[in-house]
Amino acid sequence: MRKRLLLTMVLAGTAAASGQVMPLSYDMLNGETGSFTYWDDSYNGTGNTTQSLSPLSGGLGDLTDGIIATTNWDITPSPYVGWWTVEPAITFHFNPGTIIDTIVIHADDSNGRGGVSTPGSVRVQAGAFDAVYAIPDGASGDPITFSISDLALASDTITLTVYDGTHPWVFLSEVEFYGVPAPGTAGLLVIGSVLGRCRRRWNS
Ligand SMILES: [Ca+2]
Ligand SMILES: [Ca+2]
Ligand SMILES: [Ca+2]
Repeated sequence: MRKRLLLTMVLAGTAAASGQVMPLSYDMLNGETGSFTYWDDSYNGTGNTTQSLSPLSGGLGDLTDGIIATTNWDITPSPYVGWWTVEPAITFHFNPGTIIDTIVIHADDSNGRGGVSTPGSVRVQAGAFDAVYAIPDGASGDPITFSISDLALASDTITLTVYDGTHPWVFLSEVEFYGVPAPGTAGLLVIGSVLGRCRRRWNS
């Protein structure tokens, strides 16, 4: 009885809060190899994660695992996915009703060492939205973080195409999205968390 009352209150009071939004999955061509392998090692969808340029789809992996490289590709290769014969187009899928306001891209720079530089630009396509953003390349050769904000994208797919900078390799270690999750999914998360708390209390 108490449980039902509590659930009703939660359902009535659910308001989606802004924060990090996880994609359901992303699709792209797997990374390539050079001195090391720059594949999407943790990708859990279909495709061959140990074959360069294998089409990957329906999963999540290195680009969304929360691991952000803080050192260059030749020091810590595995967190990166790297491409040099293609400029990667990555399609992220979200629950319908998701609003994405900010996209944060974590990439390597290296100032050209091994052919790796800051990507030159990124194209963002979501429904009718289509824009290209130049990525600044500062004097430092450390990995970079590039943010695009105030987007208000209401589309269940967002495609990022990452273009070469001054050198042919593009290295990414993470892509983050911030915004408002689809109302249903936010409600489920809240209900799950409340039920978990109730269970712990009733079991104690
Ligand atoms: Ca990562
Ligand atoms: Ca990797
Ligand atoms: Ca630089």
